Amino acid sequence: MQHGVYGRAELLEVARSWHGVPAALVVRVPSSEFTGIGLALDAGAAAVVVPQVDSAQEARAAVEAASYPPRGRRSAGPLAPTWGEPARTTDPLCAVMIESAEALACVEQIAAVPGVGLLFIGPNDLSLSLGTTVAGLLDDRSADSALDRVLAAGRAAGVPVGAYGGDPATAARFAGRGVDCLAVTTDLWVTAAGAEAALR
Ligand code: 3PY
Ligand code: MG
Repeated sequence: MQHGVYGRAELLEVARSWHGVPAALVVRVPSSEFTGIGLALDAGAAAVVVPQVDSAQEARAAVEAASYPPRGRRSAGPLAPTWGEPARTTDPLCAVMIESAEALACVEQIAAVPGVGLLFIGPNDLSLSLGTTVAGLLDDRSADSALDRVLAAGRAAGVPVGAYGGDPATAARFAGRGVDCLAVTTDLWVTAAGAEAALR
């Protein structure tokens, strides 16, 4: 919902069609804004991925939006039970995206925020912010490698680290660096790969 064509109506459409599917619905919300996070969770998301979280304070705000009291301020109004999904009784996973030099500079504090369930690297924005490329991030094995810093922060806080791969080869390279959870591909990549195979 940050970059794609999905608005509220499309989210609800997808969420409804998720009924009975043996996979978790994960929503990249448009921003760390409170209402958007609640909306995705009301629709039955098991996890929200919150983009551009640049400070521990923003991470706390995201967790607060994703959690019912006492941890947070999420408002009760689940929609998923109206199409037969059981109401969730546990807090969802709140993933925060690490994708700027600013976030990297305080990633240890972000990782330590109670309720942060995953540090999710956005390599495109992170490399733009650091003045490098995705390949540059992946190739950097120096003592101050950005990737290793996020991985170490996650390990120290007991929080897994994920990354957006976008295509299987890039995802495999992140896996090779020790990333735990990957967005392996996209609908666009899969469609293009299918079209390419069909044309061949
Ligand atoms: C990034 O790489 O910045 C992303 O947000 C991936 O979608
Ligand atoms: Mg991004």
